[in-house]
Amino acid sequence: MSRLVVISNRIGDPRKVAAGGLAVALGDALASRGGLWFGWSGKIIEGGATGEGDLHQQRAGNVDLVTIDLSRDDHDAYYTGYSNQALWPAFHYRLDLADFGSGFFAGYQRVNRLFARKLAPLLRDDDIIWVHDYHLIPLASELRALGCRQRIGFFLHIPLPPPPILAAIPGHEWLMRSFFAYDLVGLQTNADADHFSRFLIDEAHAERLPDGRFRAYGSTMRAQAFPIGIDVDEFRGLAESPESRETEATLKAQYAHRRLLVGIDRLDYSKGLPRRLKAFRELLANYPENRNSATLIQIASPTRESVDAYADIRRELESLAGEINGNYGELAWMPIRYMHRTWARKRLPGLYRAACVALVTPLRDGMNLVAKEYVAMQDEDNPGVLVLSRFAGAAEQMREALLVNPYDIPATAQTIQRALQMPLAERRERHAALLKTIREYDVHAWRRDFLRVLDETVEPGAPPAAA
Ligand code: GDG
Repeated sequence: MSRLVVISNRIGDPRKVAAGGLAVALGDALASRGGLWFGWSGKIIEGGATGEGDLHQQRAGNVDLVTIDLSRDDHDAYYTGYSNQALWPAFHYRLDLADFGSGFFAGYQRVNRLFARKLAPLLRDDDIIWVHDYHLIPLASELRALGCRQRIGFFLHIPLPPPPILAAIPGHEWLMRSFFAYDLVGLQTNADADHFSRFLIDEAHAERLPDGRFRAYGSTMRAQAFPIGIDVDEFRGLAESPESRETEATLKAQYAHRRLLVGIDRLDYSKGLPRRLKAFRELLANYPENRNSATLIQIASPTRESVDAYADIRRELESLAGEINGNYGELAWMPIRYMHRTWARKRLPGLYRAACVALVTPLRDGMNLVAKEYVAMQDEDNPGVLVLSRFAGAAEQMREALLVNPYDIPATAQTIQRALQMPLAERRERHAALLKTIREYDVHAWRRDFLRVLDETVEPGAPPAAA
């Protein structure tokens, strides 16, 4: 079997219980067939030369982990700048927050070229290469320019917006053209795949071939949805850890006579946290039986704190939590327990199990693995209820959740009330259907399907996609 080479901005150690959705999914993919994982080391070299960086190599089981340092200028332009201040907001439909600052774009190109230059000598002819996420869209075209002919696939973890939003990104023609250096482009949902194909046909004048591939710029490329999932049994296994059991027992004892709701997110403006707190405030105002009872534990783990928009959302959230607790709190009860820190992953299952409702209400999300983790962790005989934004990619699959429009705060409050009051039979029925879906579309199916289609896409002996 060909070796798998994964490239992502940050890499994880497959031997460790990782913190984030992406790291969990990729560690699993690599550990199962062996290979190489390449990415940024996380180290920034102050005053370092741009377009340069030292490599670090180590072996973890059957996986080579190779990382590269970045100079301060490269990091700020490529990562903080173009990736997180331009592409992240634009792809999450937030052009108002996008900053296409001077130098960002050049830094993004420079670091992608650097990654390609350092990676190319480590590649074998029959490797299968899998590039991840918006930081690295032009990586394949840089590798092709260096003569790499391997099969290369790309997976976008974040949403792909409709053509008019994409067309507002300066340099979008170049960005879209660079997708054609891949053999396969994977997206989270059918809606994303539809946006992508409309863009390719209308803006790049691509031709749709009878077998579903697109042809443009002298290359062909396949694009389709591969919804990412979780490893249901691995996550359920974590519930047996002493940390998880202790968390569950403590919370169940503390909230024996109250109702616990949970939200777990990175503190990102795409996750809709202020609107979620406002909906919770509306719940307390409109349905007073929830006062002195309903409690929302909201974990908002720190992320990208050097970007202004993230500092703003943090201030807004802290002020709202303070206001709601000030107005509704009692000596023995605080409606919101807000924590701005990263919890140990081993404790999360206990928290999911203790909560009778999960609030997963992003304004836009590629998929959202928290929705799937919550369902995985419920007691099948007495499951909790998932309140899910219709704008999370997960909503395309998880139709039996209570779907909400997070912009409609009164309707969201009403749906939370419905979740809190849902009879056991309905909870069981919805949960059974959701569990079946997340088992069917788990992380193993995601990886298998993507790599199978990448294998099938390139006929043996066919010329590779051109840059
Ligand atoms: C991107 C896309 C897509 C959260 N807080 C803590 C913690 N987490 C874990 C959760 C979950 C993961 O992080 C978050 O995954 P999401 O899918 O919700 O969101 P993003 O980080 O934005 O991921 C997203 C994903 O990529 C995969 O393709 O679904 O749409 O935006 O696993 O449990 N983990 C720990 N402590 C925390 O405080 N340990």
